[in-house]
Amino acid sequence: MSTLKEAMATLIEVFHKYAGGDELLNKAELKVLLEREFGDMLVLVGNLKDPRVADGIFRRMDLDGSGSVDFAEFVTMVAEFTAAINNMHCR
Ligand SMILES: [Ca+2]
Repeated sequence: MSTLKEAMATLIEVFHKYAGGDELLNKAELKVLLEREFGDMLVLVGNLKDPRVADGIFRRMDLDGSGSVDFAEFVTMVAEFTAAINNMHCR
């Protein structure tokens, strides 16, 4: 499998690992995902122990305001983070 396809498969795998059977991330599931997957990048996600920070990230990711984060909303967030990291590396 090409490197990019592997990255895409990983995104799908990670989402389903945290989303559970309903294939949606609720607020608690998203917090666990952020802590485990981005815990060493708190400069990007802020201090998740502050509920206002966690709520803010959830609201920002829940683009359609449905009360949950679907796969498309998840990959949008990952793309934003990836672009931010790329920008930091390019400076
Ligand atoms: Ca949503």
